[in-house]
Formats: sequence, C-alpha cells, structure tokens
Amino acid sequence: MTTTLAQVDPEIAELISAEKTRQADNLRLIASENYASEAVMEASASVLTNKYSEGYPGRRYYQGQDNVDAIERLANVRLRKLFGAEWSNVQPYSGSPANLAAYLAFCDAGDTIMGMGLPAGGHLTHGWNVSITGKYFKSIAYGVTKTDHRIDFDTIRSLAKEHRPKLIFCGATAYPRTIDFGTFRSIADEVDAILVADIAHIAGLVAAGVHPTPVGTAQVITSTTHKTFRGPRGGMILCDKVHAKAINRAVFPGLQGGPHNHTTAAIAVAAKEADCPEFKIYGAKIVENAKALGEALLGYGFSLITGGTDNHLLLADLTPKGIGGKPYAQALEKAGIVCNYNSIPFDPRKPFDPSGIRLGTAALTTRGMGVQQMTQLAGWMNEVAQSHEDETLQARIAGEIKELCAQFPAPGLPLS
Ligand code: DSN
Repeated sequence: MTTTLAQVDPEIAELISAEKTRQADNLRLIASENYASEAVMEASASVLTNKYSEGYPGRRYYQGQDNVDAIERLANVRLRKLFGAEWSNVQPYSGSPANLAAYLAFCDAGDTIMGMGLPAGGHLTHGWNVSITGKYFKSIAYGVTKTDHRIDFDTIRSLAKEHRPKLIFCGATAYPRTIDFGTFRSIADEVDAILVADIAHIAGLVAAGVHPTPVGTAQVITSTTHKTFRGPRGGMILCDKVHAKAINRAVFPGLQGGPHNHTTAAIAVAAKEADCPEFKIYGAKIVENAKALGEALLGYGFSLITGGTDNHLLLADLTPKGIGGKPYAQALEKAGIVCNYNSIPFDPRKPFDPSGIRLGTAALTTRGMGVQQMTQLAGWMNEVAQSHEDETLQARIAGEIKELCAQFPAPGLPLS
C-alpha cells in the first residue's frame, strides 16, 4: 500500500518541504508565531486525529474514549497546575472560538460589551465592527492615550460607567506593554461586568512568570496555545470554578462539536514543557531579546510605539524612515526577515497600507538567539530601511541570515 505523503501527494509534499526550508532559513519575527517542539508536533500529527469525542472526559457521546479521556484530563491537570487556575477547558479550536465561547457563556445577542479597538492593538474578536463580535453585540471600543500610547484607563472607566457592558475584554495582539489586570478588574467590578483576559500573545510569558498573571483577577482567561506558549495551533480557557459550567456549555455544545484530540494531546505536551525551569529562562530571554532589539532599533533612529517593550513584541512606526509598513515588510522578507505590517495607534494610513510593522522575539529565542543576534538584526533592518528597493542588498542580507540561521537550528527543521 502506498503510504508516504511524497508518494500519495507529491505536490503537497514538495510544498511542505519548501515551507520547512523557508522556516529554517529566515528570521521569524511574526509576534504570534513560534517553533513548536518536535514532541508537540509528533502529538499533533498522531492517530488522535481519527477520533471523535463530543462531550467531556467521562461524559462523551461516542464509545472508545479511554485514551482520549486520559489525554484531555492530563492536559487540564497540567494547565491548571501551571497557571494556578481552578478550571480549564482545552477544547476551543483556537483563540477566536475561545473568545466566542466567553461571549456565549455570559451574553445574549445585542448585549453591550467592551474591548480594545483593533487600531489600538486589540483583536478582531474583542468587538471590532467587521467581526461577528461587533455585529451581534453592541460593542464599545476603548484604546490608548494619544500622548504615550498606553492603555487609557480613565476613558475605559468613563465608557464602562456610561455603557455598563456585561463583559469587558482586556488583552491585545499589538500592545508592547504589561497589561494591568487589576485596574481592569476594578473597573469591571464597578459596573458588574465579567472581565475576560485574552492572553493569547503572552500566555508563555505568564507561564514563565515574566508577565503578571490574570489568574485570580480576571474571572475568565482565554488564549491560543501556539504563540509564546509554544504549543500546537489551539485554544484554551481558564476560569474560576463558579464559571466552569457556563464556559464548558458554551464551548460544547454551544459552539463546537468534537474537540481536536490531536491538538489536546499536543497542548498537554506543551504544558509539560512549560512547567520546568528551562521555560522560565526561555520566557525571560524572550523579553530580554525584545528589549535588546528595541534598544538597537532606537539607536538606528527607528520610532517605537510607547518607546520600547515590556513583553515579546515591538511596534515600530516607520514614518520617520519615510517608508510605509507594507513595502518595508515586503523588502524585509526579500532580505530573509519575516514580520507583518501593522497599524499603529491613530494611524493616518489605511490598515492594508499602514505606518507600522510588528515584531516578536518568541521564535528567534526558541532557536537560541540572544542579544548579540538582536543587535545584528537591527543593523540589517536599518540597511533595508535605508534603501528598501535595493535587491542586491536584500540578496546579500538574505545570504548572511541563512548562515546565521544555520548556527541556530529550529526544532524539526532541516538545515539546507
Ligand atoms: N493573528 C493573530 C496575531 O497575529 O496576533 C491574532 O489572531
């Protein structure tokens, strides 16, 4: 019987092989990406993908669950220990479904909710108008101050008092500073709202103890599992026991059918990997690298939103460099540096052609790169910014980056 991917589907096999080379030979700076370990990928690509298991451990709608129940229980036990949470649900397919489950658990269509606006760094599912969460709920967006681009708590408090939302989302996809969960909770309490902390970007930093935890402060915590947490593509929800039933019902049967058991197993592996001293060091190094990259970029005259970072990401405003975020990101890719163009707060340009780029150091830190490589990276970024149409320059830098990458192999990726 023909069994290998290359034999069954050479086109897909070749594309995956090319993607492996691309991932190996480029500097991955997309703040939401990382390199999962080979153990995580092995669990994720396992026979568990063959099994249906609607329901929860011990209460399934299909037979044959002995192994799957044990796996989901292990994932939950490990996550609850790691984060110190009373309850967890590992079934959301990713971060957006996890957020939808939080809405479904506590809101009805038409209810008022609050979240950080997309242009300020929030996520689509925090109530932005093009998302279902902005269409099915009356969404009030908050943002950052014009002066320092930090979360604008005075405005949040007055908006909350005016609109009395049922649910307030905090957390972001493009905010380089520590989230003050305590102030969010005090505002939520003043208006009897549930506080949901979306820690998708910073879950690994929270697990490593290098970002304050929302556990014990926000009633509900949602997250993806693949960013700084370095697990498979997936989602999770942590909450107090008092909200466990509402969250479980919202995920299944409210929103989803059968959980992706291969992902659950890989989340369990990632939780085990995160519960060790090495992961704490990893988290600290992510932040150290982001700060070092920020300092070096500032030295080359780049402008950083909020002037730097407390976490894994940087948001650069390219205006002083006289180039848009999109052409710059495109030029960087040709030079072997992969990031995403991004709106900045109060961006005068359109979202598809914004002023900024977003950078994250989780993936490079996984490869073992450190402050020295961040300094080198900033130098290359400066060269590309100075002449972003120079293809000879881009090719030279891409070659140098390939050599650097060869010294810092990523999990599961061949050196070309
Ligand atoms: N797309 C993710 C990110 O890049 O931040 C959020 O969903």
